[in-house]
Amino acid sequence: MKRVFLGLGSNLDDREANLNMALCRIAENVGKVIKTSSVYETEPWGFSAEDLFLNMVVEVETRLKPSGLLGRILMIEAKMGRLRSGKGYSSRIIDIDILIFGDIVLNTKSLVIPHPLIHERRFVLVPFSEIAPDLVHPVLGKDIKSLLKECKDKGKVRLQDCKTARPQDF
Ligand code: PH2
Ligand code: MG
Ligand code: MG
Repeated sequence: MKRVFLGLGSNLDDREANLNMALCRIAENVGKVIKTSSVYETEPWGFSAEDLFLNMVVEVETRLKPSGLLGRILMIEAKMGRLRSGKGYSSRIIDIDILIFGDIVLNTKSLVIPHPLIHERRFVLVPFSEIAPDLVHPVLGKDIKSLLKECKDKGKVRLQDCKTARPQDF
């Protein structure tokens, strides 16, 4: 069993429903949901779009290997109607990113673990430090709360009042 942290994001259609649907599919196809952060409304990072994101981070316990987990994630995104178009960032119904996978460090063409941009993104670090402030990043050797303190990103991240599913709902 490995503890995995996933970052969820949506900036199209009913964003809250999309996060909830993704959580249900993760519980069915990946493993037990241990913790869910609050939901935050965040400015698009790395590209411009009118539509603000909802982002959250979840902790899941899984027996899958990294490649198996990636397969399940891509299936969930595709089933939810995610369209992938060309290069660069674009708005999306749902995005599920593997942030940390136990203490695994992996660098392949299709998958880099830990996610290489965790420390540069407030939309990840704010929800992440809510559920795992003391977790040490296996490559950077610092805990999540320190990465947040040192983060230079100025993107707006605002706590959103919504009823996204809690671990006890699964
Ligand atoms: N995801 C991206 C690029 N930019 N910005 C925000 N606020 N939230 C995201 O989830 C996000 C992003 C690429 O996956
Ligand atoms: Mg992403
Ligand atoms: Mg992604």
